[in-house]
Amino acid sequence: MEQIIAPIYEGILKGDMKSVKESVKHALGEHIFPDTILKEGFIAAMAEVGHKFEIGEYYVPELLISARAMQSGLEILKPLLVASDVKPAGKIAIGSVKGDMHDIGKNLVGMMLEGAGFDILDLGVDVSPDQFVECVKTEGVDIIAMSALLTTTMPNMKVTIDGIKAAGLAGSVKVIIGGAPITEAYAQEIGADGYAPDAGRAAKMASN
Ligand code: B1M
Repeated sequence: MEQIIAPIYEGILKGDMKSVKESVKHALGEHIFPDTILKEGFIAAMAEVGHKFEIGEYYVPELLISARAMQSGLEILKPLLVASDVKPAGKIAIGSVKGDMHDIGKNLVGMMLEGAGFDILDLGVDVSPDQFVECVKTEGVDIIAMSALLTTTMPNMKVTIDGIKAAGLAGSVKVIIGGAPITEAYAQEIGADGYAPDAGRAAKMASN
């Protein structure tokens, strides 16, 4: 089986969409279970991509093409995963905070979280504190993931956390934050449950 999964893993590391799609179809033809392909192919490869990014071996372009290759394989696998009722690792609502239109980092984090097996609800950019709070109430998310790239929009993370607390939802959802101006100290100051400096570590943190 390892020999059948290996080209999927390698294809994601190389960011080779064509090879990933072909090798996923081949693995399914060989009766490999979709959740095995997900865990041993996609999630393992994206974890390695995140590691390479952390140690400076991969940069943003590599992260993007690997994530895109993973997504292309995921498109083939998704209907089968739903059919085989594989439970996602949890549900995460992600968005760039109110006033913030930057979405490249947020999208990368979303892709890495998806690669780590989470069900992702992408709320987009310019997401108001009320939208996040409403989403906790109606979508049953386990984690709220907020991204901010501007020092002027960072305070909206605190407004959102305060809104979650005011709505009595603090115990039912975790909040993780990140973005270029965000620090661990800031996360602690505003009462976030976690901070990650990059997409790979965001996926690792959410999984722990
Ligand atoms: Co703007 N911009 N921008 N911008 N922009 C910055 C952020 C800036 C630092 C540039 C500068 O002046 N040197 C500066 C902010 C200064 C500050 O606040 N201190 C700035 C500014 C001022 C602005 C405007 C105000 C400019 C203007 O109009 N006068 C304006 C604001 C628009 C708005 O949001 N309201 C603006 C607009 C834009 C563009 C639209 C042109 C474009 C965004 C395109 C898009 O996103 N679709 C843009 C870009 C591209 C940048 C820079 C150049 C690059 C950002 C980026 O995509 N980086 C940026 C300068 C810079 O950062 N060097 C800049 C790559 C990306 C992969 O990294 O987003 O940091 P990043 O994400 C990382 C980590 O931070 C982390 O993981 C990601 C991957 O490892 N991460 C998380 C991110 N979110 C996370 C969430 C997590 C965990 C980790 O948990 C949930």
